[in-house]
Formats: sequence, structure tokens, C-alpha cells
Amino acid sequence: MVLAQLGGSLSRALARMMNATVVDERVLGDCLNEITRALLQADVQFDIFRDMQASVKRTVYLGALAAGTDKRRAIRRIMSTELCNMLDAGKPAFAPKKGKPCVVMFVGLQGSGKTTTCMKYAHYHQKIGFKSALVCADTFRAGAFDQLKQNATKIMVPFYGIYMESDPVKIAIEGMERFRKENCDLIIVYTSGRHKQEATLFEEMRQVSEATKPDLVIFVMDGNIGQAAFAQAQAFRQSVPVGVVIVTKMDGHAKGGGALTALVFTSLILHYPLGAILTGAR
Ligand SMILES: Nc1nc2c(ncn2[C@@H]2O[C@H](COP(=O)(O)OP(=O)(O)O)[C@@H](O)[C@H]2O)c(=O)[nH]1
Ligand SMILES: [Mg+2]
Repeated sequence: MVLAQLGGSLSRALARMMNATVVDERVLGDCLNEITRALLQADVQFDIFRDMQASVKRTVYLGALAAGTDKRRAIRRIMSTELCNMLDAGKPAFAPKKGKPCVVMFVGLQGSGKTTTCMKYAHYHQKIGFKSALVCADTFRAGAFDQLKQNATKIMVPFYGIYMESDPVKIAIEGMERFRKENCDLIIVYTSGRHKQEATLFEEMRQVSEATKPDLVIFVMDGNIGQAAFAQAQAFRQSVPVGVVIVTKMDGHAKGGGALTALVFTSLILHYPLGAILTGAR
């Protein structure tokens, strides 16, 4: 578990500093080095924590700490704040509101975890009192209709799709209209993926997005792609107005840290409230 490992390493580094008899330059340097090593192992870009190191050193050495301040606690607080800032894209995420129909479109490559995440999203909102509904606008993958329908039935979320229809735009519009009439608050439009980024996918996404004018586009990506997350997110948002990125498979062994921190540069919102999604709980 990449995040658990990273959390453990960071806690150990801070604990060693907190337990040192005297916090001098060497102890602080060791602590920062240990944190740097842990972040590098999680594939975090060096630029990000170089700023953190500079900020910690500045505060400690330029006498910014008032006399009598507990140096250990102050250092720990600065480090925690700086580490949190790494993932702060700075704006509040759009949140669906009860009683007001809203359309959320899901996009992402095949295998990224889009179906799984869509279901978690629908289920989560259903549980907190929303009337969720699911529209299957994936006409590209043969099994998509059945898979989505089965899953929707399992979590008792109304489903709309047309088995023999090949135009995703038509399905998206019809589904949206149907569920608006039924006073659903959260209409989720599931779009198709491809194995890799390609023009037909982007064109299809653009058409569905223009037709449905979603309140929010959620881009689902596999955390295992690491720092390539930045390029992939940029490519998707050139076709559709992506507002939120959900990173899946953070329970994997690879490059989740890199994916998360790379996304900070896109100023897209990472979806935190659905903690289960972010941590990849299935
Ligand atoms: N370990 C792990 N596997 C996941 C996660 N999300 C999805 N998967 C798995 O990844 C595979 C593809 O997921 P799916 O939702 O069908 O992806 P889609 O093709 O983008 O719709 C399935 O085997 C899922 O069980 C996650 O957060 N962690
Ligand atoms: Mg799918």
C-alpha cells in the first residue's frame, strides 16, 4: 500500500526528530532527508518538496520562531502544513445539491476504474439522501450496458441505456431527460473509454459533453500511471471541461504519490470527500 508506506515513513522521520535530545541543524537535516527519500520513493516530483525544505529551513534558521517556542512542535507543524499544501489545488470542488437536478459526466480510459468509481459515486450520494441515476452512454464496449445495468441494480440506482443504439449522444440526452422528469438530483452519465488516448474518444466525449452540458465532468484515472497523470489530465481537459479528477488504485504498489502531486499542477480538484475512492477501498 503506497500511501500507508509513505505515511509510516513520514511519521517515523518526524518521530525521530521529536525524540532527539537537541534539535540542531544536523537533526533537522536528517529529518528533511528522510522525508525527501520517502517522497521520492512515492514518485513525488522533486520540485514540490524542494519548496517545502526551503520553507522549513527559512522558518527555523531565520529566527522566525519566537523565543520560548517549542522548536520541535513548530517544525512538525510547518512540515505538516507544507505536506498538506502539496495536495491543495486551492479551490472548492463542485458538489451536487439535493433537490436540484445536476448532471455529472464520467470520463476516462478503459480499465482506469471508471465503472467502479461511478458506482461508488452513485452509491455514496444515494446513501446521503440523493436520488442518483445512471445513464450508460458507452456504446463502444459491447459489455458496458450489461455491466452497468447489473451494478446499478445491485446498488438500487435507476439505470437508463438502449441496448441496440449506437449513438451515445442520443442515449445521454434521452436518459438525462427521463431522469430530470423523475426528479433525480444526481444524473450520472457514463461515457466510453479506449485502451489509450485517441481522437475518436476525445471527439465522442466532446459531443456528449456539448449535448448534456454537465455541471461537472469527473475524470477517472489509474494512480499507477504516476507522474504521467499530468499529461493525461491535460489531454482530457482539452476536449471536455474536467473539474475533478478521481485517482483510483491508490491501494496498489506503484506510483500513486506521483499521480497525486503531478495533478496539483493542473489546478484540478482531487476528490477528497469520497475517501474510499481516493484510497481505493473496493
Ligand atoms: N485495486 C484496485 N482495483 C480497482 C480500483 N478501481 C477499479 N479497480 C479494478 O480495475 C479493473 C477495471 O475497473 P473498471 O471499473 O471496470 O474500469 P473501467 O474500464 O474504467 O470502467 C477492475 O478489475 C476493477 O475491479 C481500485 O481503486 N483499486
Ligand atoms: Mg467500464
